[in-house]
Amino acid sequence: MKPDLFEAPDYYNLDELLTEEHKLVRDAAREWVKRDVSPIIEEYAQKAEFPKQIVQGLADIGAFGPYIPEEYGGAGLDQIAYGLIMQEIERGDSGVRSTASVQSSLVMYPIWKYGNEVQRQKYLPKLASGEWIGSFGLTEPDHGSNPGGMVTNFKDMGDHYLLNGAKMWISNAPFCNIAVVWAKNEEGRIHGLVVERGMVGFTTPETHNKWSLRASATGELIFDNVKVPKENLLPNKSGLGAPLGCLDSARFGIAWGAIGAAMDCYDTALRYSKERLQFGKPIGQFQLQQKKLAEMITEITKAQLLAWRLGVMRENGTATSAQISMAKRNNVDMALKIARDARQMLGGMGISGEYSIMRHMMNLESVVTYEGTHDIHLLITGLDVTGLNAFK
Ligand code: TGC
Ligand code: FAD
Repeated sequence: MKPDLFEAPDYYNLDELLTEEHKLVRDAAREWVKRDVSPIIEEYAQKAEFPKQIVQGLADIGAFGPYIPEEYGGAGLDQIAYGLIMQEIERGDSGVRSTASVQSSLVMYPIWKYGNEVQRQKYLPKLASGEWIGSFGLTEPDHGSNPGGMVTNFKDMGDHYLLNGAKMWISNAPFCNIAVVWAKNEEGRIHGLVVERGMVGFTTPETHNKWSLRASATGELIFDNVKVPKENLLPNKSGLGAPLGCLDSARFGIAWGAIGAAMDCYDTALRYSKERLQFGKPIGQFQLQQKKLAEMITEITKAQLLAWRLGVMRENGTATSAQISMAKRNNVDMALKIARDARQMLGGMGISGEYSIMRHMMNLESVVTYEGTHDIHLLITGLDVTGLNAFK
């Protein structure tokens, strides 16, 4: 793979909106990605393997629980710092950002928000340090966009719960130490349970043959009469709103992360357009190529402003779920379109692993689907502006 020459675009001087701490955190993540992710990520994507050696680095840059309080091992940062870390990681690879998103927003967040103090002390420091990796089981083979229909269930057996069912398409599943699993009790109420590797009847087979997110491990979570101790139930929130609340946090991170992937594609295409000569000129001199670059930087700038404003609202507690949906949908779609245009700008080289663009493009095909598909987020916005519910 080519050396990582990335230079971040900042067309509207958005750095002026950031604090010194934001810039320090962002620059540390950027340096780490250049040093430890870019040189190896293409090889791991090609062989469809998660590079486990980067887990410690992710912990060191604060990617595991950026906004979780320091008393639990988190970095204690604000929402914009969290977003900037996700942006930089996804600039390297969406699959690496997936690992960080799941750990922070889908595993640490519910334990922090819905767990009790014993659970927080038991799990959060080990997750923050990367000693343990977590996964989040919501999607099932027959219930993806409609998680409320889930059939995974648990029964109260007196001194323990008995868990049965299966989750599908689960990031980090094949090597997770724990899984936050959403299941219905005998009354049909959804609860979160922490299932630990080693519990009898709990298996995590890997999902193979993915053309996307190849450097992220995806698998199933299978529960065959798993005895879960009662103290592993998250006591402080139940109902579908509990897992959806975690998704708000992860979708916010993705809205930022997608900007990173887009910036990398734009920066690569811009550099290539100045170096590649055809018809005796750099291809960047042709109007059709300039149109692509001009539209890319315009869309990246709009997405940066959307993410920054959402970060301010998320930090002061006023961001709505529908506002988060809009940013996730817009920014991932923006990144996917930029990846496709950037790939074309590199001609034949665009399909080569010498450059990051095709990998970003394929990764973004998952990002546009997980955490709520492009169309589901459109319907969430539709519901918000009309008051009419397309899901009912
Ligand atoms: P609905 O009746 O609308 O809502 C049920 C309850 O939930 C509340 N709620 C929310 N709460 C917090 N945050 C949100 N975003 C919320 N959205 C809804 C709602 O107020 C209600 O509460 P209550 O107290 O009245 O019961 O639910 P619905 O069944 O009609 O479904 C709505 C829909 C379709 C929007 C929702 O189910 C949805 O978002 N579907 C998409 C599923 C999804 O995003 N799955 C993601 C799985 S995890 C994943 O993909 C991880 S990939 C990670 C990686 O690798 O990076
Ligand atoms: P479906 O829900 O079957 O949707 C199929 C199509 O129908 C989509 O285009 C959808 O938009 C459309 N559709 C559905 N309902 C409607 C409607 N009402 N109106 C209009 N169109 C509709 N899940 C987890 O729980 N944890 C994870 O860690 C996780 N990681 C993932 C990693 C990867 C690589 C992938 C690909 C997925 C992951 N997922 C995870 C699952 C992901 O969240 C689901 O794939 C996603 O929510 C869509 O569900 P589905 O695949 O079942 O598609």
